[in-house]
This record gives sequence, structure tokens and C-alpha cells, in this order.
Amino acid sequence: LSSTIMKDNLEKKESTFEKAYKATEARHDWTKEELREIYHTPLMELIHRAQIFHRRFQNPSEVQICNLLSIKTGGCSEDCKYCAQSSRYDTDVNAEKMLSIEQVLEAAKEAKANGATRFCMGAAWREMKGRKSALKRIAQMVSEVDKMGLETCVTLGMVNLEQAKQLKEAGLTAYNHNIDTSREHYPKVISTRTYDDRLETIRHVQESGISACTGGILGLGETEEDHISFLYTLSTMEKHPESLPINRLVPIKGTPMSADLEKSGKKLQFESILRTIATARLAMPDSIIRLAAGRYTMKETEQFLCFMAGCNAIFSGKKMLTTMCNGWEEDQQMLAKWGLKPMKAFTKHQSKSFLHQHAEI
Ligand code: SAM
Ligand code: DTB
Ligand code: SF4
Ligand code: FES
Repeated sequence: LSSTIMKDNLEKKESTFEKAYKATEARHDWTKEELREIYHTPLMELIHRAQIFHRRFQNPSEVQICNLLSIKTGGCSEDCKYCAQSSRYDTDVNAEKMLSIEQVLEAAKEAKANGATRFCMGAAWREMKGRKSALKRIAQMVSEVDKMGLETCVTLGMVNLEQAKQLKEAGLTAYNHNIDTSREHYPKVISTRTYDDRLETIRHVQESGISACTGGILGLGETEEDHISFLYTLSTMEKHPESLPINRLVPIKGTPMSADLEKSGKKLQFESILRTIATARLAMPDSIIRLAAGRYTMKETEQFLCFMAGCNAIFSGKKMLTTMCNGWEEDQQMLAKWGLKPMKAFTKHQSKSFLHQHAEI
């Protein structure tokens, strides 16, 4: 039997997998065939290789802890079929006013005290066009949070180059804008903005020197082929996202996506989440992979497997934007149990104001 296995292994020539595995730097010329082959590798082998790769490119004992705050909740004009904050659907979320700088700083203080090193602020907006004074206030929030020594991140919908530059000037570390799913599946999920609109915003963000946090949602009724296509878009970007959030759909009562899924009975297999994470780790070894929305629905052992497959960031705290988040203490205990520690702030970036204030760092 063992000689058959050896023969099998030898006959596999230099597979895509072997080639990928030998890489010493991130590649941007992936083909869908290559990613498909990786994605469909026997799971044990795939996770094992992803973990080894993870250790080659990332600090394996560190996990980035972020905290998320909704600075402007609900009332969004877009029709994202999964979202609690779209004004088009009758969900339990109501439109609220934008938070004050004081409220935001209070939350950032709490995040820092609980060990978060990145503070993300989200607004339920289609775009920043026509929101000059809001952008000014957000820029102030960013620079104040930056001064506290936290990495800053915002997600405000579409931005043009000028708006992105204004945020960069304020000291922004990262901008979150997701492609959400594959180009093919996308029209079944959102109609009010295109896939290319999204890629354009991501370009503006990267061009202005801000890190892109770009990923998507699994569980929108897509196929595994869509996962491969989603990873293809990300891994062939000229610059890979610095951070890649993997959200697991949190079905929201009142949204079309939740109703569709109930009707079709389509269920995302946990195994596909693992395959997506491991393939992302092999294709984008420099990126931080963030286990985002829906983590609270996973058992600790499932989360553990996601970390094995290459995740190295989480959101922790009281809440995501409108959905639940794993709490501070629960996460601290989990990470300690596994021998993982929080990633330090600015390991990949430099904050001008922070470095200036803390010259010894
Ligand atoms: N309005 C901005 C936008 O769409 O770019 C920023 C906020 S939006 C809520 C950020 C991301 O959260 C979405 O792109 C989507 O990937 C994720 N998300 C939203 N609702 C979700 C849900 N119910 N389950 C999982 N992920 C979700
Ligand atoms: C991302 O991809 N996931 C986070 C963050 N970026 C802003 C947001 C998840 C939101 C989940 C749905 C909610 O809480 O309303
Ligand atoms: Fe609006 Fe963002 Fe929700 Fe889409 S995902 S409806 S753009 S808040
Ligand atoms: Fe802030 Fe991704 S949402 S880093």
C-alpha cells in the first residue's frame, strides 16, 4: 500500500499545489485552474499546507484583535440583499444619527483597554459623495483614535481618490470595502452598485496609500466555484488586500437573502469556509485573514480550525455593526488557551502621529 501511495505522490508531477507551496513571495498571476486545484485538495493536506505557509509568512502566535463600532447605523439606500441596514427591507434596525466624536473616543478607549489594536468605524452609506462635513468629522475621529496608538479603519461605502486622500492625511490605516462574492454571483446579491464600482473604490484607497481591507461573505447561496472566482479576483489584484475579511452570512429576518435561503434550503458547509480560508492563505500569504461576521455562530473548535487554515485576525467586543460579536473576555480566554497573543499595533504600518509621540517605539 505504501509503495502505491509513494508512486501516486511521485506521479503527481509538480502540481500547482507544490509550485504554490514553494513560493517565497506573494504571487499575483494566479489562474482559476490553479486556485481550483488548491481549493479541492484533500482537506487534511490543504489545511496542513496552509498552516505551514502561514508560519512562513506570518507570525503564527499572533492574532490581530479589532473592535468595530457602527458610527452611523441604518437607513442605507443600497439593496444588498443580506443587510440589516438597508432602508429597503423591514428589519429590526432603524436609522440613527451619526455618533459624536466623544462617543467614538469613548468606545476606542474601551477597545484599547481590552487589548484591541485596530479600531474600525462603519457607516451605513452608499458613498461619501455629498457628505463633506461628515467626512471632516470622520477625519477628526480618525486622527484622534490614531493619536491613542490604535490602528484606524473606516468603512463608509464608495470613495473617490480625493476623499481617500483626505482620510490618509488624517492618519487612516485601512479602509474596508468588500467585493462580497464572485463577479458571477454578485448580481444576484446587489443591484445598486456594480462589482467594478467596488473595485474602483478599492483602487482609490490603495492609490492614496491606505491599506485595503477587502473580502466578502460566504453563505449567500453561492457555489464552491464562486468561492474560487472570489479568491481569483482578490489574488490577482495588483496589490493584495492588507486585510481580508471572511464573513459568514448572519441571516437577518426581513432581508431577501434570509428568505431566499430558507426557501432553497441551501446551506454553506463549514468545510467550504475552511477551504476558502486555506486557499486564501496559500494565494495571499502576506494578507491578514480576518474571521469576521458570524464568528459567534461557530463553535470554539471550528474557530480553531479556521486559525489552523490561516486566519489571524478577529473582531472582538460587544457588537459587530448590528449583529453579535464574541465578547472580550471570551476571546481573551480562547486565545490564551491556544497560546495565541494579540498582534501589536502598526506591525505592518507606521502611524505618523503615534510614532512621533512615542519616539522610543
Ligand atoms: N456600507 C458600507 C459598505 O457596504 O461598504 C460599509 C458597511 S457594510 C455593513 C460592510 C460589510 O459587512 C459588507 O460589505 C458585508 O460584506 C458585511 N456584512 C453586512 N451584513 C452582513 C451579514 N448579515 N452577514 C455577514 N456579513 C455582512
Ligand atoms: C467586514 O467585512 N465585516 C465587518 C467589517 N467588515 C466592517 C462588518 C460585518 C457586519 C456584519 C453585519 C452586522 O453586524 O450588521
Ligand atoms: Fe448599505 Fe453597506 Fe448594508 Fe449595503 S452592506 S445595505 S451599502 S450598509
Ligand atoms: Fe477594519 Fe477590516 S473592517 S480592518
